[in-house]
Formats: sequence, structure tokens, C-alpha cells
Amino acid sequence: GFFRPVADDTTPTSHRRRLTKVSVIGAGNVGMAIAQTILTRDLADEIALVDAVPDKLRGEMLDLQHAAAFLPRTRLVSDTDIAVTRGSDLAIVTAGARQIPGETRLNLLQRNVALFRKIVPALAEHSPDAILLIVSNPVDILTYVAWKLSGFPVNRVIGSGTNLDSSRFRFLLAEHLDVNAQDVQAYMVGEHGDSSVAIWSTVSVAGMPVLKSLQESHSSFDEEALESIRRAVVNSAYEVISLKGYTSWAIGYSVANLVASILRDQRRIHPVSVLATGFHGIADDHEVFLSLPARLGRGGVLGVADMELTEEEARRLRQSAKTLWENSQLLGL
Ligand code: 6V0
Repeated sequence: GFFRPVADDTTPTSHRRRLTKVSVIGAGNVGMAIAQTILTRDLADEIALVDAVPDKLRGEMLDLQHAAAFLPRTRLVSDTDIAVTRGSDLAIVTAGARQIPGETRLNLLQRNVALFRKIVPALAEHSPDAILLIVSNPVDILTYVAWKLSGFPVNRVIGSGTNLDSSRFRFLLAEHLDVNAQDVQAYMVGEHGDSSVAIWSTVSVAGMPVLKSLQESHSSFDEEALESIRRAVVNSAYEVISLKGYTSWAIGYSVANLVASILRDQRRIHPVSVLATGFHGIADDHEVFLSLPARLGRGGVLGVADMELTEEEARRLRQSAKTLWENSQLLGL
């Protein structure tokens, strides 16, 4: 060969770094944006892509492979058979029917539960120690479905939840205040989508709470104005979908950000969909997944913050929990 061997590699097995494998199920707009961001951020040694449409899947894989000269070395594999995901550290599920303009996320439910019955048990069988990260919508209830179908402990099943809603919220506030969105702390919790709850008391810039000063400087910052900002966050998803047909870049970055926190054991706090039973007065016998600020690391969800909410915020959360629980009861899991 081109290189002459130097010596046998005698590195003890215990000193060899275990390779990190991430699988992305569903190579659509969202799955590919996620895979692309994971590649550029060098978060995995191997990425396995799975989709039901073989030509599109192979085309996407080749297209990414052709960028190898510009990227960290990452092995890319793809197959329509979920066995290609064997031994994953993390499996990200984006497969599913896409939200069509005007369709609510809950309408997607029945279509996607049938899909999950095919995908999730197979994923769990091939990667029994993996962390499952669910992105397909409606994400909160599908995270619950994935938890039930996988039989995994609850710390290893996470929904991307309001991580994206929170970044949209931070973007809007950052534009308004003319600061970098990374310096804006602001959490949206609860259901991803229409009923998400903006926690105004968490809004701070460089550690300084801003709501009070905003309300003092703009007499217009009343309850109604706050609700219109929350609605703008919710509507931004529908706006992008009506303009370009789907959303991809922001969800790609937001999921890759979760992947980094998990695989690199960063212990960062992200609003993601977790089992919320018992939090904020959610009934002890209602198993529902909703977004709450969660501490993420290599073990998955390491802890969930019991944040202080106003009575109104807690009431909205319980309302979403009730709707989600009632819907999940119709699924017969
Ligand atoms: P898309 O572009 O239609 O991609 C879905 C992919 O899934 C397609 O390529 C399908 O071929 C594939 N697929 C279908 N059935 C299977 C199967 N059995 N096995 C493997 N693959 C299959 O949709 P898009 O990528 O735009 O969206 C994917 C999902 O993400 C949808 O449910 C969206 O609603 C959801 N999103 C969730 C967000 C969040 O914040 N949680 C944000 C954006 C989109």
C-alpha cells in the first residue's frame, strides 16, 4: 500500500475510544437538517440514516458523503432496514407524515402512532442501551408512545419538545432588545405547539430580569402584549410551513444542540419533553410527557427542574396535560 506499516497497534482495548453512533430515522427535511448539523458539529463517528424510500435515502447519503473532504471524518451508512442502526448511542426519530398547511399537530397523531409501532420496538431491539430522541409530531404524545413501545427507562426517552419554541422565543426577544439571542434566557414549557406556555419570569438578559424594565419603559407591555408575543412564537412555525412548505434549519440546529448536551455529557438545561407526572399539580395517575427544563447528560434526562410558576401558568400546563392524557388514552397502549 501507499503507507508502510510502522508497528503493530498495541493500544490496550481499554484505552481505545468507543465510537459514537447516532441514527436518524426519517431522511426527510427535518432528519437531513439534523444529520447535516451533527456532521458539521462533529458530534458522531458514525451516522446511520433510515428511510422508507430507498432512492431518496441513498441520494441523501451520497450527497452528504461527497462533502467528506470538507468535514470531520464520519462514517455514513443508510438502509431501509432498521437493523442498520444496531449499537446506536442515540436514535433520533423524525419519520412521519408531515404537517400540512393548517393542520394541527394533534391531527397527525393517528398516522404517526401506526408508524411508531413499526419503528420503535425494532430500534429498541437493535440498540437496547440507546437514548431515544423523538422529533416527529405531535412530539409530546409520540414521546409517550415511544416510551411505552420501547420499554426503556424514562430517563432514556426524550422529546425535542419546546426546545425549538424556546429558541424562537429567544430570537424574537433578542430582535426586540437588539442583543445576541445567546444572551437571552427565556423558557417556553408545556406542549410543543399551540398551547405552549411562555414563562415570562424566566426572561433575562445577561442574568438580569427584563420583564419589569420592559413594562416600565413600554406602557404597552400588558398581559395582552405578552400573549401576542407568545402567539407570534406559536405562529412562526405555521408561517414557515406556509411559506416554504416545511421547517428544517432551526429544528436541525436545536436537535443537534440536544445531541451535543447528551453525548458530551454537558449537563446543560434544555426545555424538552419528559414525563411530567406529579409536576405542577399534574395528576399522579396521568402519564404525560410535556416540556420542562431538564438537565441533560450521557445518561439522558438527569433531572427535571421544579420551576416556580404562576397559578395561571400552572393551570395552562395542567390543561395541556389533561388534553394529552385524554388523547393518549385513545391509543390503547
Ligand atoms: P418529511 O420531509 O415528509 O420526512 C419524513 C420522512 O419520513 C420521509 O422521508 C418519509 O419517507 C420517512 N418515513 C415515512 N415512513 C417511514 C418509515 N416507516 N421508516 C422510515 N422512514 C419513514 O417530513 P419533515 O422532515 O418535514 O418532518 C418530519 C417530522 O418532524 C414531522 O412529524 C414534523 O411535524 C416533525 N417536526 C417536528 C418539529 C419539532 O419541533 N418537534 C419541528 C419540525 C418538524
